[in-house]
Amino acid sequence: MTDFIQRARDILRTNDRGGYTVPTDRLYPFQWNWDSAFVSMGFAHYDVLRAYRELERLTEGQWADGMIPHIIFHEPSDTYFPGPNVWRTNQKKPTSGISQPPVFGMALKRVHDVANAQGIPDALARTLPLYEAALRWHRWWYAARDPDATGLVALLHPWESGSDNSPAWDVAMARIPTTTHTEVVRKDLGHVDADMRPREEDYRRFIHLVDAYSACSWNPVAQWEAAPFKIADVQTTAILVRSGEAIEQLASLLGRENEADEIAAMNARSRTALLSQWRPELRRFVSRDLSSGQDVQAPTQAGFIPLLALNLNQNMLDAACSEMKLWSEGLVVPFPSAPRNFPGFEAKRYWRGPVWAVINWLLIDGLRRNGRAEMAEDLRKSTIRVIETSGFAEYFDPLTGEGCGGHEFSWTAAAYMELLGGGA
Ligand code: 2M8
Repeated sequence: MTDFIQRARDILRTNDRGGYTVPTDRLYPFQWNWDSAFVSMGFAHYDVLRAYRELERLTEGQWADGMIPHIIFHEPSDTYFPGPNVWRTNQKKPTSGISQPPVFGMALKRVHDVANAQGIPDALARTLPLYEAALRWHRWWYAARDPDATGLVALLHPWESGSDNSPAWDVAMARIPTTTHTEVVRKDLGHVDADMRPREEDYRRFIHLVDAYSACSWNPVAQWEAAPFKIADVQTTAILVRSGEAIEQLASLLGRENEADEIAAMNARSRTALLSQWRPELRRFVSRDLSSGQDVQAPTQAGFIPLLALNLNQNMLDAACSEMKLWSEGLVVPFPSAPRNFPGFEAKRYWRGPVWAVINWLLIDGLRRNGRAEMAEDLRKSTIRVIETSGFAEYFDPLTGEGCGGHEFSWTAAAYMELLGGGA
């Protein structure tokens, strides 16, 4: 084992809080949804039972309606804002009230396959309740976040995207008042430089939205009606389909043929909807702002995430790959969350330009699916290199390769093991 693999494992051990892994100490002291899904795939490289446990602990927070929330507050901590007293979700297990990208199904299939290959005796039995949780969650996405059955699921809060302060949300966020009922007492600035974090007005709007949905008692129908922010998102939908394909396969393995058909139909509807979001002139996919009916024009990594879920035709694939290469030119490390020639680009500010190892992981998966092994390989190597040079940072400055945000970060450790293992 190399030193770097040892360090990656040490990070996951240090961030273990008893069967679940915090993204990093203090800055994020709870269980985060998509972080844990990536982390479980990291564990699958050396401890498949612990990988199952990560997913099981996440489902402890699942709501009766099927939602798996974006944060599970297993234990109290005062180093993070907003905590459970701001969310006021009234769940037996305290959780936030919104969701996060559904990487869970993709992770579960991986963990199951590894357990199966290792001859773990009760693999199918251990997979079954997690599969059922995943299916209920996918149904929730379509019921609560796509009630008009368009095939694209919508986000009601930027935090639901995982790409919190992405330029993709700028136009929609400008409409959200900065007034809040809840006092905004940020804790993140005690851990990380302010110029790496979302701005003050972003936070005020994030909390304005939390207040608005809390006033709906977190009822999805009431929230959909009242939502001041509603974006049908191509990144979330593509991840949903990628995971949907994984749970469709699990349904077949489990002999749940009717459910396999149901999942296949959801996936097919979303694939068609994603294809309709391709914009040839931009050479990428775009999300749709449901409040204005307009395309989200701002260039972000989300425009290429649909490669995960679609087999693109030659013209589209050539165009998307050329655009990706253009965005990557001259960078110490791709892939940027926004291109450097975009006026809103900021090399160190969170989701406004920096490189995220887990996004690269998804892009590599999508490039491979579409037969672009060479491009995938370049991205894999440069992601490994930046981690080995700059450490297991939360994210990286694409212009310098510097590690930014929190350190000893769980999902970067998981991505390292995954990418080194050659898999994606
Ligand atoms: C960041 O988001 C949280 C809110 O969910 C925050 O800034 O407080 C994002 O990078 C998100 O994608 C990630 O899951 C989370 C924990 O790593 O941090």
